[in-house]
Amino acid sequence: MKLYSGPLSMFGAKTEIAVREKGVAVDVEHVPFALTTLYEPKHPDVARINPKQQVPVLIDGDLELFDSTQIFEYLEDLKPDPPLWPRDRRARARARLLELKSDEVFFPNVVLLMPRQRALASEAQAAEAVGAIHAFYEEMERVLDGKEYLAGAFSYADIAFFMAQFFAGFLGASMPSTHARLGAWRARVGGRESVRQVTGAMVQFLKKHGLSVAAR
Ligand SMILES: N[C@@H](CCC(=O)N[C@@H](CS)C(=O)NCC(=O)O)C(=O)O
Repeated sequence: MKLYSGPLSMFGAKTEIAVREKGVAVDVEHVPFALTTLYEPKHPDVARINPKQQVPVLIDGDLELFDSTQIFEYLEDLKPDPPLWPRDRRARARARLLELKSDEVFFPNVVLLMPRQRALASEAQAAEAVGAIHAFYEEMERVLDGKEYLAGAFSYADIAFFMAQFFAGFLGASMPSTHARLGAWRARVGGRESVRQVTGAMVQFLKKHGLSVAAR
């Protein structure tokens, strides 16, 4: 299998962590990416396979997939053990919703803090994004009441939110230390070998470009 990701891709990192957790043999290739030109020019395979021209893209023989959540679903079907969605139907539905909320409710606010988007946004829009990020942290602190991971056992929901909050952290909107459950969760998830490898490589990439980030 081949996985196209990027050196600073939040969605790509989700899938890189998932393949490591699943123990699936995958050749990971980072497409060209620079802080100035971002993903231009697009990698030809990514441009051909994904009409949105985005990473991650997974190729397994004649199966060509894109979108990190679609890739999660395929990995789960391909290798059910260890499970990364809860087995219970209702718990699984809740976990899927948490993963979606991380990508589509929380992360868009983080994207607004990225240099290009921030330069185009007003102070009010940036403040609104930071407010929404903190409201989400509070919600996840409540979700973690009585749990070690967001959906009970470690799941794709944890992978998604760990990566999203990692980006929020180095863009200046990290979770406050007053959220004790979230802090413990972050240490628990961040300590996993899969997560250490993927975020470690990102930290190195940022350092190489003169940007510092505390490894979280
Ligand atoms: N919903 C997609 C989002 C993918 C996405 O936004 N990928 C970014 C990198 S993190 C990308 O390739 N951006 C390049 C572009 O949009 O031109 C997923 O879950 O995979």
